[in-house]
Amino acid sequence: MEDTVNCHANGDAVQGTVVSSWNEWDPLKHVIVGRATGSHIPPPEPALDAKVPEDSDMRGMWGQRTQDSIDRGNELLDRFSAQLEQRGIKVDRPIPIDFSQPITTPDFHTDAQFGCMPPRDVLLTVGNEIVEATMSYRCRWFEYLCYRPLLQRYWEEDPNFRHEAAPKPRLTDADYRPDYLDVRISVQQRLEWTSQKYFVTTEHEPLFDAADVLRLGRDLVVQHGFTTNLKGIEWLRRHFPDHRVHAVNFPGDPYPIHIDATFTPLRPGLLLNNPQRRLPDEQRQMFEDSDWQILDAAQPAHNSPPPLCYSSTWLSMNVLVLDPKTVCVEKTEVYQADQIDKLGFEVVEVELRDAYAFGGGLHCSTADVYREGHCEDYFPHLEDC
Ligand code: DAV
Repeated sequence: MEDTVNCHANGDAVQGTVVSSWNEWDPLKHVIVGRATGSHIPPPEPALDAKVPEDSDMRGMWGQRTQDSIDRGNELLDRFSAQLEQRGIKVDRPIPIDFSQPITTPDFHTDAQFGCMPPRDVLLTVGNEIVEATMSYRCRWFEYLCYRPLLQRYWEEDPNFRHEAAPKPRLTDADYRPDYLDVRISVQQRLEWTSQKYFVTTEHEPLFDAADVLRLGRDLVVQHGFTTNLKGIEWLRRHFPDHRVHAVNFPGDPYPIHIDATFTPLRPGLLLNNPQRRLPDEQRQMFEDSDWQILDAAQPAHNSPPPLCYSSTWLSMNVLVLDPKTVCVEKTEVYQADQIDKLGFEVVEVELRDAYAFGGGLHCSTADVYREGHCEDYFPHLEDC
């Protein structure tokens, strides 16, 4: 325990469910894998529209996705789950709610919801705690309900598990910048805005999606962008007082949502960075000072995302690390696989591209329940929090 920092309780492997995961790379033993069942293309709303490129095939359409595409997505997610189970990893699956139900709160209305393919967006596991993120899209306001049966069971089975929910946001129009509603914004304009940190979400109230957070032991690195605002990052800072919480942003990204196709840790000391979305120099300091290497990720194997997909081709780097020597890479992402192989990892190929449209890649479609290991300080030169 000498090199272990006491950030809350450290989980030790015992029988039954134990919730504990401090980082993105320690040996994975228990995970949630999402489902495509009932997934919708949600109706237009401010934050979502800001993410859909001008020329996207999704502009102007919404409703349940085709049953064929859902069946195919589920087939791949089921196979991915089986692959993990064959490696001795316990896999749980969410219980989808009916995403065709409209949502009406005192503050907003939307005619349908999204889905539960990407648990990473909603659930943030830090040590023995899982926090349900505020989320920042109206269509995703109730998505946590798909995971409640699992979280309730963990709570029954693990006496140390802390089940937390961040304050539900109001998501009134005050949360979104009307400038982003103009469908004719050029990519150049977007790049200017995002480099000035002028994002679609305002600072009206704390907002964050869990997939904007990278867990590096005692340090949490959080992307400030479309789905997470500074107040959301401040909420995380106050909520995890034993952690150091760092806000980062990636100026080359015209649609900055979720950090996991941009900045990908593979093991302590090694990160991949999307070469089109480089971490600004002043934000690289903490990594350089602790001798972390930041490498440009390999190019994606595809020139465009699959049909009706919100994410960019950079899901190539949305990998799932199984342990510090083993990384799951999507099967068709041959350049990314090759780079990771040459870095000395065992590459596990997983076929998932036909499920990308439901909410992302291998990292997005999973959420940690248990990884071995403890909370360590990988940036010991930084000041105490
Ligand atoms: O590059 O479109 C995708 C992240 C999905 N969780 C991108 C980010």
